[in-house]
Amino acid sequence: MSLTQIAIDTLAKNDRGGFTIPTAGLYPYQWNWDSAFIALGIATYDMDRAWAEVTSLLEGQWPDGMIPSIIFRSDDPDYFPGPSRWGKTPGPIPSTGVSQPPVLTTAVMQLTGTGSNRDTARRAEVFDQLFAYHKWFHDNRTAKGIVATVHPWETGRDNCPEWNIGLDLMQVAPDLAPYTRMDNKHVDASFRPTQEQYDKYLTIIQFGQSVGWDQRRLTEEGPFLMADPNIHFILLRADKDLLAMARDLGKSADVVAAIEGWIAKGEAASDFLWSEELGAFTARDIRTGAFSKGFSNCSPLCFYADTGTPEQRARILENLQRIASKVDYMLPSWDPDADEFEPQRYWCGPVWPQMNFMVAQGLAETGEDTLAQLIRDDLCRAIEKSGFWECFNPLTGEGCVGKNFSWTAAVWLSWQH
Ligand code: 2M8
Repeated sequence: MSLTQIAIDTLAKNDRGGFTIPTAGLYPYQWNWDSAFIALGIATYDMDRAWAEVTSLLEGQWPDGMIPSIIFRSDDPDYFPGPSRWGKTPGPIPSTGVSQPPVLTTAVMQLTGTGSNRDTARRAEVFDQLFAYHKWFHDNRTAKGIVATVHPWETGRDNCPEWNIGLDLMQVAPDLAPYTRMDNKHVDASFRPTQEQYDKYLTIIQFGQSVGWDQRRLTEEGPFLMADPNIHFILLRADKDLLAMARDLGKSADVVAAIEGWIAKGEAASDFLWSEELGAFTARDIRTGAFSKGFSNCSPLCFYADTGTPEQRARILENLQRIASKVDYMLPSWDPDADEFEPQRYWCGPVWPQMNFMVAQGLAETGEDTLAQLIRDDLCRAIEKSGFWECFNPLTGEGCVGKNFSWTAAVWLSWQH
């Protein structure tokens, strides 16, 4: 059977009726940014079903505009922390109390096409909800002028060493309620975050519950507050796409001006993430100003967001060339020359399909075709060698963590089409 057919079958097996789970067992719910990539993959063969992926995700939007990282349509004993641990949240469907990188708007732009064939009806159907989602980030998740994050899970890059400087400042809650992890029951524990990291992840959840999931308080008073290049660049790109959508739909001057203001804020904030020492955009602890210590696979998303100076971009390209000479498969999630690089441990090294997708897209859009092609080809080689895994060892191309993974299948389809 062809890999393309296996990819379609993988997405069909992970379909739970209008929404798609990342993989059975390990992740049995709908995840926010997974669904955006999944929609793009499904759109290569079934546009109506792809659109349902978008609208089902939007069904979970909170009254304040947030779209949570996970929508819990059931209480599945396979996953922890599920709905009971997150507690009562204000959305229409039980959910987590944090968001994820807002790639949805850019996915909607891509799904609805370009030129005279573009689907303005579908854009109009979701515009207000997308606008409210972006507004939520700018109003409720901004600190010191830059979009922030309150939880490593919100960044989508759970145990990336980027977060250690913020986690090191935190104490595990002395009254942390006991719990049993489920992730390690599904997959090799050496691929997953450590117990101390999990205790801190749960401590942040306990804090969120204690303030009734008041998102401003979570940002201002919570135990963890960092700026993340992944969320920053994805939101900046999405704001630019939202502006194009607003203009296309003839939205009011107020709406257009609000989005223009968010873009100006984002452009100005990119410098906050720039580490001259590393020649990279990296995460920073907002309260102490400390930079993280390595080049990650979201450092090059400046191309995707079309931001950064020519000098900054040149140094990012130099770093990419250096890293390409160290690994067999681009793009590792953490710098192979940095401390804490672990080629199999989740966000400490493995290659992530959706990241390669966005990085390659940004590089191609800004004329860096050779690197873009390398980043696409390397992921395709890893898939050809190992199958549709959640992520891949950058030294060997072996699959890591979850099998039969939706976003891997979706990225393959998006590129093969
Ligand atoms: C991973 O995150 C979840 C928590 O949200 C987990 O480890 O339990 C991350 O890779 C995240 O980016 C992804 O959306 C999620 C589902 O694929 O898994």
